[in-house]
Amino acid sequence: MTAQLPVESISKLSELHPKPNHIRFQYGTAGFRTLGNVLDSVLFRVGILAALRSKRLDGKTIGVMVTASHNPEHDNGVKLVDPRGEMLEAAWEVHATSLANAATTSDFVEQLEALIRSAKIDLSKPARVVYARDTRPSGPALVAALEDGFKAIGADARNAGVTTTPILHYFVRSINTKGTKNEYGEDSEDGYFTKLSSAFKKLVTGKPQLPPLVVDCANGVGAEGISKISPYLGESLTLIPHNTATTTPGALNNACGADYVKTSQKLPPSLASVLKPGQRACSLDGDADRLIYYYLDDRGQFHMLDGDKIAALVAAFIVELVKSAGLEGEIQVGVVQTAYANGSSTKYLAEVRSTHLFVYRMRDRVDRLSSPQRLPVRCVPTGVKHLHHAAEHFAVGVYFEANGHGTALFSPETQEKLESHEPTTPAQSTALNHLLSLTRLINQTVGDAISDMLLVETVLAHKSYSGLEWDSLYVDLPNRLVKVVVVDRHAFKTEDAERRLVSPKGLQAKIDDLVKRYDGGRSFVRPSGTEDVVRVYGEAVIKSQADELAFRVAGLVYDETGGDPATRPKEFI
Ligand code: G16
Repeated sequence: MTAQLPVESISKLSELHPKPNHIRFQYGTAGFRTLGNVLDSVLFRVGILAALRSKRLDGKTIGVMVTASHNPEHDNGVKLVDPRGEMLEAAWEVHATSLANAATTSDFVEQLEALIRSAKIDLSKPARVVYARDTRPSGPALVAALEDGFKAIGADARNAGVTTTPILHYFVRSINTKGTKNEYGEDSEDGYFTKLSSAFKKLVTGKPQLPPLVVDCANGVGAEGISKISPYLGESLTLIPHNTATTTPGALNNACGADYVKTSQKLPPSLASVLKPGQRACSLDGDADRLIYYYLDDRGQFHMLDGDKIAALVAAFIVELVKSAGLEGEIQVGVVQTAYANGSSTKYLAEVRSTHLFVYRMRDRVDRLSSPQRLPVRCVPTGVKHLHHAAEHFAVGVYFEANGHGTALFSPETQEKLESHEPTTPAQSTALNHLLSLTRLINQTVGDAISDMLLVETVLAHKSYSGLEWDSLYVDLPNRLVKVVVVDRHAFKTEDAERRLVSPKGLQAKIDDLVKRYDGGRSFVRPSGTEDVVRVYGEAVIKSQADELAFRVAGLVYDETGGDPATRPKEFI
């Protein structure tokens, strides 16, 4: 007898999780994300969808993460993780959105049955799920709704507790590769911390010890990650955690964390009396998947080292190791960015050989870091899923969003090549071992602030770079990010990797006219997939001009679409 959908148990439990009227949910850039107190029905339904996804993939374990990452504390969200630890396949995002919006229990069941038919899901297959949440106060209730979903369909669900988003991604791949030749790691936090810290220690052996690193944990789950990894790192790296108040109401991501630093281009006020000139510091975001570095110069001035600077540092380091290992020409390193990438970073990466043009202090050192191999650089729409897939096309694909979200991927062929390559000199052997250690240090499932932090520290240790020297790789073009609250952000549609608007009609031409008036001007507008806003980016040669351009474009957006005058961007020009 073919297995049937347990309609009765689904219907009964679904009645406990009714969809609120007048809310339209959308699976966006990183899953569903909105106010935590309206998400109950979504979590229940996602529980069932995760189980169906697992059945569709022959019982592979699917991940579910309950988080709203960089968003304010009152928001929450949920996203699904596919078996190799990557983001959910795009076609299923559409299923997720329609299931979340089914008005009643019977509509929901009808849609489930339609999905089972159209996706040819064999219900007799097992359903395996692993799930976790961050530290948000709304988390426990939402997890309870999710668990009702698992119960309703009879999924075998493992609770990974409170942990970072990247650790959940790591668990998913580790569970699914257990006992295979591609075994990714042990599916426990201990396995994760051991894997990362052992690789890090190998990479920095013999290098001068770096001074302690100040870590802003955004008052989120990263605080737990940082405190847990510290004993594993021992003397190899001293971390000084700040903003670790995970239970203080309202503290999460508030005037701290990677998004605050990147958007406001400022030091978190809580670090003002902590950070000494020249000292390195970094900020994680609320679920520890983003990382931004910074330092104060001798005059106490703040300098940010964002995702673009991380990409430049890491990509050049990998290119150099590939060359030193005798694998130049055999392993192509590529970089993937989004429209938010600073114009200078794209130029730096695309012309790696001429980096000295952008360097004013460390000319010799940077020239040595350069390679004759030109780095291919691609631009894709915002969202890790887009960057990740594009990076998979390279032998080593380095991807970072300017907001600090990113990683590096070593293709299976590259991994094999590294494992089988026979070095002919001791120097080649050392470089090869470093590359192999990097494949273990880097969380290749998704951007991971803790893993990325150790990666950055590795390169800094190898190069004996301070923040200042790293910063000198290229000079950022001044830029400004502005959020505009509009009546309907879905009216904004883009093309050309989000660099141009196709709707509302006529708006792009007005933006083009404005941009022309600014030296080195660049601007684009796109709807956010995680917040109910439209984002505006402006870049120009002079800071005041970048600010003016961004706010003028924000003004165009606002005037075009109308909205509540109270939400008019403050610094309107
Ligand atoms: C998520 C995505 C990122 C994206 C960010 C902002 O990050 O994973 O890829 O850059 O949202 O997206 P948007 O501009 O569409 O709001 P996180 O750290 O919030 O999960």
